[in-house]
Amino acid sequence: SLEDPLRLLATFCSEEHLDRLKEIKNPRLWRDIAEVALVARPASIYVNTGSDEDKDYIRKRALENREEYPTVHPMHTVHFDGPKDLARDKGNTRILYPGGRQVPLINTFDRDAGLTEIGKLFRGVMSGKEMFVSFYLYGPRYSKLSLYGVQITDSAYVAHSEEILYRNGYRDFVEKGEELEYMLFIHSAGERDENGWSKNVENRRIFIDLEGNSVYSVNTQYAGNTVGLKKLALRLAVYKGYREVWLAEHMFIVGVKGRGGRISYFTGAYPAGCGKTSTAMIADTVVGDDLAIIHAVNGEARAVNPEVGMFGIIDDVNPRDDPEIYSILVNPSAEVIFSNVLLMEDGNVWWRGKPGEPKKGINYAGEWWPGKKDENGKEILPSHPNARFTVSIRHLSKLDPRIDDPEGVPVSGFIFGGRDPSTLPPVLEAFDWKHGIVTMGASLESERTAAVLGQVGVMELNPYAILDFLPISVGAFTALHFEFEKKLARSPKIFSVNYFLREDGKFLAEKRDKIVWLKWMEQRVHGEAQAIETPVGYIPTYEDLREIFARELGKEFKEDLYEKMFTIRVKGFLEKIERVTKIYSTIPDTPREFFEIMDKQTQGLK
Ligand code: SPV
Ligand code: MN
Repeated sequence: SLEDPLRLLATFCSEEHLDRLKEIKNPRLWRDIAEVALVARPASIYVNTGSDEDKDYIRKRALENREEYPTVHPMHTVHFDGPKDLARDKGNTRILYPGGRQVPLINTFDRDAGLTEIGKLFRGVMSGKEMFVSFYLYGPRYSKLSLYGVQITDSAYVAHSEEILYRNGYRDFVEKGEELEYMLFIHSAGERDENGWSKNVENRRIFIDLEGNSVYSVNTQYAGNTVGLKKLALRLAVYKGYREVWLAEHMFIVGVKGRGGRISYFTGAYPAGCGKTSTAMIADTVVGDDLAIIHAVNGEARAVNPEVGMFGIIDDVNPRDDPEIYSILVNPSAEVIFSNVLLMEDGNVWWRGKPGEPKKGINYAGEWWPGKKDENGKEILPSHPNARFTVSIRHLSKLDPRIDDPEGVPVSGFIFGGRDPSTLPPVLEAFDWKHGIVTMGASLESERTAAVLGQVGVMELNPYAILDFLPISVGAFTALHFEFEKKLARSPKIFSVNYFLREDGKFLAEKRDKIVWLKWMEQRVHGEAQAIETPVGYIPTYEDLREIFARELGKEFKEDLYEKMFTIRVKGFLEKIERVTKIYSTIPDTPREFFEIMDKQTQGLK
């Protein structure tokens, strides 16, 4: 019974693994694990301490289970999610609220009904399988900003991914014992078919239980649905931050070098496909590429990266545009899990952008050879557009030396970036924190691309680029940012960037121009660059940009291009305010100041 969880666990664990659990003197943890075992009925439990031996074992099991396939390089493996499990499942990802409280724009579900459904789906789901229990830090060791997570899963691939992406925290759990508060992630891939794919994807569920600080995920393998410490933890962290007034953000953290070699740190939120990773890679140092936990420490905003790895899109990663990532992916001594790429007969992998032609092999839809079509007559791509790589961030040559600093890095600026063909200039600085939060963060929109069904070119609201991961109303999340500022003696500057402004269908900026906007922001933070005040914020002067273009890129920046880029497109801005305000007016907890700031901007533009 659960009264004596260790006795119950003894029926699932070897003596050695039971001892590993006993080392962590935390009865609540024992009960949590015992409860999962009691319902899911695994054949055995493996307690992962993060030792080299455990890591090797998990990799080996992933290969034996056919959750991963070997390649010509022993440190490189390939994982396939299956044709129906290639991305996050928004519809089946739900935030559990008592009574199923409705929250605008958020997919909620009744907590009791959700937990009952999960109980049924987990009943006996691990029978015949090995259950892995792992412990992770969500941030640097010995940091007040860090959280802790326990992952329970029957997928060696999920455990393997987490060993690459997060800091193993077994010894922290042992040190902290009973006092440790942790997030709990419970996952099962469910029954798997002869290809290794989750058989019951139609019954895939990802339920976030805020009250229990837990997430349940079943009948899926795609990392965004399963790897607890990634986007599942983000929801729990946002909620905790909301109650304690700190920020969990869907943001990179990078360092930009300025005068005298100083480094200034920026965090940046961009929806998928808007240049987030590429901006992180061209910055001078990288702390993180996806997530940030930001606290006010002695009046200063300080950020840590909860991760130590990258789960990045591999599509179109090529030696010319992405030399840094590319060189890591072809380095045989770097441990890499490739997912949903093509694994060719000769044991090499291929993805779009990798030099050479794709040859016969297997991919996310089974056997593949050139010209293969699906049942609708559509050609099956050799490598999926959402194919990814999982790799340690420690391989980056620009890794910031403060990645493990328990104090985090001081944040000088927040950047919000979207894909906007017609209105936003390449860079814009907010008048102040609240102006930036309202008109840039809360108002972040992005053009719909071919990756999502529907009309291409429509602007979609994705506040703070975090909408998919918000457990609370975006009105409340905006109010949280206002509260957070009260704890700061000096708030970070806020900027918006847009790499996608077009004229006659042609992009006005080049890919490599990103560094120019970053360097301008860095100078602004230190009061070294001029700015022109407009009704929507500050824009750079031509002279400053010309100098930065020449210094950074050896490029002549023409004045007529400057004018095209930085013309304030009044009509576009007014339409944007109208679109966004219309949505927020349906969100009851939007702070009153939101509307005041939007009104003021409208008056200014008019
Ligand atoms: C994203 O989609 O923002 C990702 C990948 O970083 S996922 O883990 O699927 O969320
Ligand atoms: Mn992300």
